[in-house]
Amino acid sequence: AYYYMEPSRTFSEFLLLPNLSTKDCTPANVDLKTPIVKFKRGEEPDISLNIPFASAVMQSVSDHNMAVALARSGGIAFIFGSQPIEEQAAMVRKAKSYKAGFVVSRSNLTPSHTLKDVLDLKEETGHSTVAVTDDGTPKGKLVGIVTSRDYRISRDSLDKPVHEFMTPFSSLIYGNSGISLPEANDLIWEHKLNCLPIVDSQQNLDFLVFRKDYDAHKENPQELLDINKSYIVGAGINTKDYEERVPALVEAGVDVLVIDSSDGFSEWQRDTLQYVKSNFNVKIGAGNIVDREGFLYLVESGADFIKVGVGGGSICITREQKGIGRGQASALIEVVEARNKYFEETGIYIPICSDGGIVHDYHITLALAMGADFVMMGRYFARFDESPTRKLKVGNNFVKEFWGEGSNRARNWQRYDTGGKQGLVFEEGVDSYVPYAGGLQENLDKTNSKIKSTMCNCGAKTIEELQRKARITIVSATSIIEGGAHDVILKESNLSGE
Ligand code: MZP
Repeated sequence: AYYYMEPSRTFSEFLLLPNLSTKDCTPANVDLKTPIVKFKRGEEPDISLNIPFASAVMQSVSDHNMAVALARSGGIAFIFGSQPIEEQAAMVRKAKSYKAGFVVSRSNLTPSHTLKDVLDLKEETGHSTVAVTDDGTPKGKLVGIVTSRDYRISRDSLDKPVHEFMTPFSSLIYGNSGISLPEANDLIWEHKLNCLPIVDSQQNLDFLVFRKDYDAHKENPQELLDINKSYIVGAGINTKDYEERVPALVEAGVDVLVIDSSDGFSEWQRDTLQYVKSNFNVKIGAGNIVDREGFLYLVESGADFIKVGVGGGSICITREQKGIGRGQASALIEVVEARNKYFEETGIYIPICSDGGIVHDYHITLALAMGADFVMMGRYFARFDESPTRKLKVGNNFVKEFWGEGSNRARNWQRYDTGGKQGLVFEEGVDSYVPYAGGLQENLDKTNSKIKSTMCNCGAKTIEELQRKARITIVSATSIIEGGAHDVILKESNLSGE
């Protein structure tokens, strides 16, 4: 046997050292844009994300709702593959039918309509956001919008009037303001509005353009009127039924695939990559691997990005069951080194996704600093309203259900298949609860603020700069204790929540 004499390490064993923070290095100037598919030196990647987050390929995490919510925030969800092909393709189709950044508001909805009316309309039109006017006509005054994250669906809330779920637009420019788009842009900045309405030639309110999207088209605001962008949607596949699954997903409009496996260093993955690359023009990531050899094997087989991590997932018991895996930080450090060398030698940059084992928000920053281009998370996203599982009350706390793909509940045997009997012989994952944490956007905002703030401490305004400049130290067990509140008597208010 070959021995690695260095222990394999986890994120909690590292800290970042501050660098000089320059005055222009403020959170507002930090850009979290990141590539997710390979590209040549000097060129732009075909797909990049505005925030470095992907949600896990899991039944309890990534369905079409998560795909839309996360894509709207700038990340990507990989819709779970442990379901019949047609059902997965239908989820992709649904997520792709949502349009980014605007709504069609000929809804005839007034604040007294019920939430069910809104849901029916959203289903019918495929739009993620519905506008409400004061008299139910498109020419009426716009009084609010209802978006997926404004309401919490329960059986009881369906009959409630929609005004209880609306975001009011008291300060919005109403209806046909008769102003040009550039003038409207000035107004929304001046009055700190979130969006502006656009009216068509019949004076009907047509679109709401959110400021984020408007910014992207500042130079040529007229572009906003023919624009019709759908969200970037990912999906997981396996190495068994890819000849049937991939065509269905591509037909449904998927942007990027990932081969989902607990051990991706296999000839099964090579065959899958080669099949997809020779038959389709769709991006595909592969993994999971934990070392240089696994990285090179999958890259040479055609992967567009590589996923790193074996056994570190919060619900994963692979290491206990089979004694296989590697501390997530050590795995990432070695694979990043191989990636950087590959880039130097070939001029081809392969993005790396660090998958599993993120417990604290600072682990994300560490993963990025160590060279990951984005992280994949299960537990993190499972806690939110947008994940597909039930919210329950256990004791005095609200929780959401969260189960591993290798648990008896998911029975995703393809993910753990090593070519033997087709079926799950023993479990590699658990069925669990995670604390309920509210809506995705509010939590992502907080996490992003922490990442940006740390990046400023490190003097980095982009992820690439962070990777170049980061100085990382191993921490001793005693200095970990020093890092928390210590030697004080905590007041009760400190004991709840993070
Ligand atoms: P985490 O973010 O919850 O720590 O980890 C999520 C990752 O755990 C997934 O992206 C996947 O790679 C892995 N996973 C999913 N199911 C299992 C299992 O049942 C698992 N063992 O390890």
